[in-house]
Amino acid sequence: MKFYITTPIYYVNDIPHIGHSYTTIVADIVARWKRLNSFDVYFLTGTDEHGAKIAEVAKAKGKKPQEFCDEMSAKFRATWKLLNISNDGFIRTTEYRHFIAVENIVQILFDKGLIFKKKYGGMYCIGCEKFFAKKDLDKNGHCPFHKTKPILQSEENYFFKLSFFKDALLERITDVNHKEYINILPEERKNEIVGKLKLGLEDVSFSRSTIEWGIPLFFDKSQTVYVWADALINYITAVGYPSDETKFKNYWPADVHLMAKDILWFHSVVWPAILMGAQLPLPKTIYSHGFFTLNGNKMSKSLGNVISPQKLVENYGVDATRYLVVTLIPFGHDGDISWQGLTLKYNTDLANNLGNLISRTLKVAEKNFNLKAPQAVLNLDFVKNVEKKLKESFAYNMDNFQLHKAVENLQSAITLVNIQIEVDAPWKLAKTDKSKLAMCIFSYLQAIDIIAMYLLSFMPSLAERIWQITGASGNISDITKKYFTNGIIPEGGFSVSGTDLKPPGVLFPRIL
Ligand code: ME8
Repeated sequence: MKFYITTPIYYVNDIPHIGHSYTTIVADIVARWKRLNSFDVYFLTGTDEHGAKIAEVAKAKGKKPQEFCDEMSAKFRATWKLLNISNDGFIRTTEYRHFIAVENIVQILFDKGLIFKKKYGGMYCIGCEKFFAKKDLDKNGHCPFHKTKPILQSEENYFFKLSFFKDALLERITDVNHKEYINILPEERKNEIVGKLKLGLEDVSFSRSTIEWGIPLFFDKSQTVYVWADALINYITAVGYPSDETKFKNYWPADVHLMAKDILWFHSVVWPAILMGAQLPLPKTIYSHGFFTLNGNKMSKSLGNVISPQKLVENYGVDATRYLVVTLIPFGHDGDISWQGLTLKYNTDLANNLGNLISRTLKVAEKNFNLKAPQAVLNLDFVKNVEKKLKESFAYNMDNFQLHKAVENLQSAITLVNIQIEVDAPWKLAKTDKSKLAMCIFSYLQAIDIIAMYLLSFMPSLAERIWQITGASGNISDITKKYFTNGIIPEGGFSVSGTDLKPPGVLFPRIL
């Protein structure tokens, strides 16, 4: 089965911050999880490079727009590499293949009479790259997202007949039995979209006459395609539209478009309408998460109070950064984060619970079994209990993007093993009952291996390292795929008796 997941394509007017990292890490964790469950995954991210905002910043830096975009897009790529993001595709809207896709779609819509010319004036926020109705501005007449005053703009544009799709959209968003049902999540956000849709739908500008930095409108070269129309089409360009029919048929429609609530309207209304106009299948799920605030303040590039992924990695390392950012807010809800909160979570979950489990298990093995997996039978009841903690709801949580809850499942499995260690007191058994001690250590090792397999999507390098420390055999991804399919613990365990273990060192140094 295929699974196509996307992040938004990020504007290159500034460098990536923790907000972009959050969406991308969530998508990565889910993509890895699906691969481990044998899905044929296509995971897409990329950069959105046209429009007034980017042209302005490039100009201010004394650069040509394309040169500026090349530099900035490379920074996004480098950040995703740093965070061990396993994207299959990376799309840039300045690529030739994308021009072709946009031209194709615009041509189809134009031929169907869905694009028409109209004079238009309104309040335009460059930060959002969109016109605002007065009622949608805050009480000071400012953009609710950027807190800046939109500028009054008036020009002759080509418009897309969005209003034509109102009823069709409402049906597809609200009727779960519709064969083209679009599942908008979370429910509260969907209700907002439905409420707004019911109030009416206005046609939207599809081109700009004043912005040169964009894809020229092929039937009127004095205009460029509106940056949002251009941007949304990336999701089909990347999977082969229009030239690679096999790839396109294989992956489209997207299974999940992931983003924050700021751009949900574009994805759940404008995008499906464009697709319907072009008679293409609609995305299955559109999932929006909340916004991070930092110490109570909204965090965004334009407000200048951002946490950089590089700083997070410097403080916590790559794997812990991936883990921490997804645990800090319940997916779908807004939440406040702070360095203090991140460090507390790091110390509690990773240094204390997980780090401790591995270090004490290995210490006893080193002292008593010459750093080898002991010869013993498995305490199957105990290992099954650990499995149960994970199996019960982990998969459900992962499949439903409740990653913060999946992490709680993981932590409770780790805690269970730590509690068992307290009960068994291996340091006492070392003096009294060597064969029971062997069984305990052998069983802890297998439990740690199971935990590592569930951790693999969150902390890929760390899980591999744990796999080496416990001397588990085979490649962790291959074994995990097998284990997730058949649920069988191999007869001799994952870490076979007699294999060499590795000293773990300090996996998570405590941070003060
Ligand atoms: O909107 N909290 O790009 P963008 C959580 N190019 N997530 C955040 C965040 C925060 N404080 N700040 C940003 C665009 N994000 C368009 C998208 S898609 C066809 C075009 C994340 O660079 C979140 O995913 O402004 C949000 O939706 C996205 O970055 C906006 O990125």
